[in-house]
Amino acid sequence: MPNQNLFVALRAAFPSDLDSTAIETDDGLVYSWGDIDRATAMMANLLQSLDIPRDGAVPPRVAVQVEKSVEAVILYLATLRAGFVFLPLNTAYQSAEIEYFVGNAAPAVVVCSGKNFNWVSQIAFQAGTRHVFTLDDDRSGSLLERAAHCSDQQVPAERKAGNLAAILYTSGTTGRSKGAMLTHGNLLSNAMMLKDYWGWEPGDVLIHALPIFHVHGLFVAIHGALLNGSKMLWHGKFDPKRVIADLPRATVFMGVPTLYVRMLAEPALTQAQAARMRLFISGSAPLLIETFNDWQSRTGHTILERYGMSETIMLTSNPYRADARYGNQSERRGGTVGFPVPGVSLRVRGDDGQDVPAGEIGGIQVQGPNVFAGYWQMPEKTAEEFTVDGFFKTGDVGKQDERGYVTIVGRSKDLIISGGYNVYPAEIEGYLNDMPGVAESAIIGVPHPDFGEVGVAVVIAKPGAALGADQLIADLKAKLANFKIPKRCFIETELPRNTMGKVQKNLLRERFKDLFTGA
Ligand code: MLC
Ligand code: AMP
Repeated sequence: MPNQNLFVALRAAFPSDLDSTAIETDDGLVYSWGDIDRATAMMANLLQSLDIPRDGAVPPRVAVQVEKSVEAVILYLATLRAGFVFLPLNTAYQSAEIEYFVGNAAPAVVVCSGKNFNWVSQIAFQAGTRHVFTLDDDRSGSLLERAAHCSDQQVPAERKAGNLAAILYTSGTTGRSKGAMLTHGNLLSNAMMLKDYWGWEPGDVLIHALPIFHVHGLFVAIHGALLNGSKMLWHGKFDPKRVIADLPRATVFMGVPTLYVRMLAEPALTQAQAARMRLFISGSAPLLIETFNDWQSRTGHTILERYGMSETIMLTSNPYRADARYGNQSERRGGTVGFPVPGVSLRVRGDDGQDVPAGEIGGIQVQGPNVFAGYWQMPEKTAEEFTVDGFFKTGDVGKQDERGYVTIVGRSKDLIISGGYNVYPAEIEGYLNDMPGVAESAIIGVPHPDFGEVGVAVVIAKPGAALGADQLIADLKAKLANFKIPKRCFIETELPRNTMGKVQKNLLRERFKDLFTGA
């Protein structure tokens, strides 16, 4: 059987002219396809040369918390190439968060920014990690220094489709974060399907402006470009002006809705500026119909909205061109996430466990070659999230109309999606409830013009305790990733509860719904 390592498929799609440009960065650097090939070989050789005790059948994990850079992509590809497992971590995570991930995944290798080396290495060494390297976004750090001594020739490790390629931490309904295990086969099948479904063509150029520690920027965007042998215009950080300036040199852009909202606020966004573009894709959070319509009138382009998750990569998509499976009238419809992508079975089930009729609301369940292999070392949690007949319960609530379009209407999981990042109220409430003087708390998501949705805290003091909202926010900031910090905090005397004693978050959401939108 041929080697099913995802890297092999990505490498096979490199153009024959290895001197042509693969990635051009916004600070003027140019990487050829040959550069990517040699650099990934060197780094894979370094990983394979390390003294790593084997802990069973699972390959070593490489946990990475570094700023966005081309070298970080090279590290991802090298990890695949070496047959190791990639574990990306949001750069906003602080020590308590990193301690949990490193303790849970027991990585053999940790790569962090130079400025974080002291505290990250302490956590890693305590957890038993032997190798901690640094990598910065200016091409410095011990990882590159060490890799520079390795050969630029390497044979990719033999992998089967079912072997683990990456672990993405995501929180479920309750409790601690769970590591979603994605295999080489999950990632490759989804990427190949999207290459076809989104009509990638010769000459396509992708503007890459998303972070590279989540599914959207790491897999959907990077695999898309690599599998098509397409050049990437690499933006270290999203800046609406710079993306708009690059539109005439590109054909494909992917973003979370906040990116579209911020670009619409720029006068430079015009039909002429976007004339060469072929496709704008949005996902990770709901795209407001106003944004969809405004984009259409400003640029002449219809945003293609799609829906996915860490556990499944892409699940549904509006069609690039008419989808023969759903009739030739199928078009990109604002407010919907389109059709189940080829290979994915999707059903909408009611509380009674039965399919609901078309147009009615229920829990979205999915099955397909893209669906993950389970949560890292959590067999019970994995079992809870699958039905007996093997469908994954997404935790998203939606409907599918007669024509096949899926619309997400809410979530059964208590989750806030803020600017495309997931915030789990239970996690923030846990931290607040542990603070001196706090009796209890509730975190709710409310509409926000820039981030779509943001968290708001409602906190109840213990009898006699004096709490300050600003102090609570400052204390949270010291402990948690910045995007998880509630944008406002209210000290109240009690939380609304139903007769069962359950906090009625819906009443709080209703009360605070106009806090940021001023409606
Ligand atoms: C930043 N801040 C946020 C935030 N991002 N607050 C809430 N939600 C967010 N998403 C806060 C910071 O804490 C800071 O607050 C202030 O905003 C400015 O920080 P910043 O770092 O300058 O922000 P900025 O760089 O402008 O970041 C905004 C953003 C970023 C929208 C560019 O959040 C982003 O890149 N989002 C994309 C997330 C993504 O890729 N998701 C894909 C998940 S995959 P303070 O108080 O400190 O000043 C997935 C599956 C799928 O969901 O289907 O794709
Ligand atoms: P994550 O755990 O970060 O992978 O987030 C996945 C979640 O993002 C999904 O379960 C959905 O709730 C949400 N999501 C992704 N894409 C969309 C979309 N286009 N519209 C609405 N929600 C989305």
